[in-house]
Amino acid sequence: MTPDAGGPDRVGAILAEAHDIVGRARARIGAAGSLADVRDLEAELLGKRSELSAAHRSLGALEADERPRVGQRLQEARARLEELVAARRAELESSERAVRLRAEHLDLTEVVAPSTRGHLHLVQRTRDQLEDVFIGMGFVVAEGPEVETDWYNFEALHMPPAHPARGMWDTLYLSLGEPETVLLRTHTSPVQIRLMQSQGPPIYAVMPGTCYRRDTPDARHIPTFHQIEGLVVDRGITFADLAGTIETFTSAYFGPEIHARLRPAYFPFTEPSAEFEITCTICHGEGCRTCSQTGWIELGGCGMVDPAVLAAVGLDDGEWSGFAFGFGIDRCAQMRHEIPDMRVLLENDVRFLRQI
Ligand code: 2NL
Repeated sequence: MTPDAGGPDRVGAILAEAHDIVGRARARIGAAGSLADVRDLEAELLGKRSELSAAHRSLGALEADERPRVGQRLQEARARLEELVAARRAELESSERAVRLRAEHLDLTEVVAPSTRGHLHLVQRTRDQLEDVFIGMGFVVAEGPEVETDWYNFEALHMPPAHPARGMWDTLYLSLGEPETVLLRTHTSPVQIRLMQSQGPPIYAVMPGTCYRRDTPDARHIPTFHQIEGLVVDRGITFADLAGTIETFTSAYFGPEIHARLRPAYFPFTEPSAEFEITCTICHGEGCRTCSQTGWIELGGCGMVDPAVLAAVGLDDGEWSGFAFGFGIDRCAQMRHEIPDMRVLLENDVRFLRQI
């Protein structure tokens, strides 16, 4: 018998070492922090080069009758290690899964703001509502160019070149043709001239649209603004028809408690002319800061079409008479929605636009 062959000492040593291996491995497996660590440990503890495999190989040195018992104990140690590895792996898998689930969490009960599709600008809505009121009263809607000639914007309206009344409008001229002959319309009146020329009476029409004046913007003036003008030309039209039309429109648009009144004024294209005012929508006529304590707010102007204007478009003022009026669409929106500063209508700040 060789010195290192078998014997109770040799058996005892292998069994003690197996016990030791399991003890040390248990601590290391328990400390494995990731699945990758577990995989590395598994190779180190159970692979071909592991201490356990070395112990197995040393079985050959034992007496034949000792081998099965020691072999079985080594087998048990291996099974134990496999169990520990499997248990740690399961533990880490479930905690790594929990981390992943938390990261990928999708709360299907969350209320997400619905996507918005936008809507018409307040000025466009106001224009549509004003058109509706006039259509309901039997008017048609007419449109025309924003770039006009001096003749349509001024001359046909009884304002020859150098007429002092031209100073009432701060006109923006275009560098086209002769100086100061092509311009951005300062009112929608040219559309009425075009309509009288192209169609002739009877006319019951409103002309809404964008107009331009060289104004410095402030709370009540914007250089790009919107106007709606009305024109009626027929036989036997009187100032009473004008006053009734204005009153009917005012209460239809602003409500039955809001009324209109006319005050004498001057426009080159109407005679007689009047400014029209409506009950202050802020204080309902009581008097407040907005209406300077008068209870009335100026909205626009009106009058009987001047015979010179009828003559400019070739209409016989013995047969035809008419009235016209004009007011700001932006001003209407400002009144109805109590907007303190008109400049917000041009700024396109969505915090303002969304409110409407
Ligand atoms: C105002 C005043 C007004 C008219 C516009 C008109 C048009 C023709 C003939 C006669 Cl073709 N008149 N339009 C008449 C009076 C006043 O507007 O303050 N607008 C904001």
